Amino acid sequence: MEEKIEIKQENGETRRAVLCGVFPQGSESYASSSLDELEALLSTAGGEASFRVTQARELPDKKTVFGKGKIEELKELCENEKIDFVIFDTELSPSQIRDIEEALGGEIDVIDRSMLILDIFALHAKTAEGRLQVELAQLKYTAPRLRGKGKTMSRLGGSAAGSIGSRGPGETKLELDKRRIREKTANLEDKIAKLSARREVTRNARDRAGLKKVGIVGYTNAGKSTLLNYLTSAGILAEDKLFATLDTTTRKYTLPEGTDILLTDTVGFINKLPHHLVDAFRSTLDEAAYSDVLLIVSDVSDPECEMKLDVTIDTLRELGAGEKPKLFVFNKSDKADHDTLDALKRYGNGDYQCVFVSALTGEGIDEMIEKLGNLVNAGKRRITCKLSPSDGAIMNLIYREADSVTTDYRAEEIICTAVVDAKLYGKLSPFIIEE
Ligand SMILES: Nc1nc2c(ncn2[C@@H]2O[C@H](COP(=O)(O)OP(=O)(O)OP(=O)(O)O)[C@@H](O)[C@H]2O)c(=O)[nH]1
Ligand SMILES: [Mg+2]
Repeated sequence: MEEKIEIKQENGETRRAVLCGVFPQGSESYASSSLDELEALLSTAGGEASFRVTQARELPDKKTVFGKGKIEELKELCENEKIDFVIFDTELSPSQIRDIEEALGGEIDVIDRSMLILDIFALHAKTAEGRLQVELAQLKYTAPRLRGKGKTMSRLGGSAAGSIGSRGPGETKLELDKRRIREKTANLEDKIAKLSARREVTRNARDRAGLKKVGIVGYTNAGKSTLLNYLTSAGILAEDKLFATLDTTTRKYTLPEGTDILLTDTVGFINKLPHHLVDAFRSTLDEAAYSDVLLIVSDVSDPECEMKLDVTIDTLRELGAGEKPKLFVFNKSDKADHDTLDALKRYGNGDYQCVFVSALTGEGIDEMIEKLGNLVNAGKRRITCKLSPSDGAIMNLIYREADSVTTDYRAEEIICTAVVDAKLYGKLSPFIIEE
């Protein structure tokens, strides 16, 4: 019964996979880039794809996704080429998985893009919260797709990183019955809620500190972590893999004119991000929604840059962060061609600004910081107040919430200049003598 679905076998040999996709007629280039991404996901998970099978049709077949002829073709390929498993780019229902497995003769394992992404998340999640979130998503998504199959699904088992079983819900847990899955789910949700409440407390403490929060967001592999590392030496793992970062990291950064801000590196977005993952990772993804300003990072050396930027903008909208002040940061400009750079300039023509940078060489970063400073300080103004020595509480308020404070203690009064936002401006208006 113990059958492991591994990408790497114990002898180090890679199991052979076929990437499968169904796309509407006329969307060949989208199809091939979507499968390229699926291949990159597989390689991040430690696997290699041997073949691709695609079919042009308006809608996937209800039962087997591919039509009859195509599924036969896939079966033949799997037999001739000793294929171990197939990965569908589309999300598969539990019954589709069963039907495809059956159509392929029962020996080939069938997974989908979401399951692969979940595997990667399981491998990369480091914090307690991240791991619980993955476990929850796996229980909700993978468990119903595996129950009753009588086999385990530690697809990454045996690879250097260890098996999903030991980090995710585990084989036995995946075999739990419905009731126990429900209990386990509730338990995980409870634990996650507690951790996210703690995150809320940290967030509130930061709010009280009055620092502006800048979220570094964007498609996976755009260079978000590299950018934060460049600015703050945060030492976050940045690599040419999808979903290298699953935990948020926040660092303080001082803008040239003296304002302190908080920069947060976040989980990358991807096309067709599984919904259970969005739900489970809500509190992490919500980091964007809690930001005051967004740095939207894109990889301009990627031919699919604009499509990925669209996905990013849509995802931000879904998270309720669509209307935030934002700066488009076009990264990796060191390896992009001039035509692409020119085409992207139009993003700076509308309500928002854009800047071309390289987080690797530092090119353009000064300009980015200047533009970011303008966004962070938008609506702020420099004022001069006259206070009496008994206005200690007001003085404290200014020190706590204003920037660039100077004070001049005279015999009967204190003259104080500061840069304030609209809220503080309102509170201080009785004392303002000059602006
Ligand atoms: N040439 C070039 N490479 C870059 C630049 N910025 C980042 N990279 C590379 O791009 C890859 C991905 O960078 P990361 O910083 O890990 O990207 P990320 O957006 O944090 O990715 P995830 O955390 O996986 O979502 C790494 O190999 C970086 O070295 C750049 O400006 N130029
Ligand atoms: Mg990262």
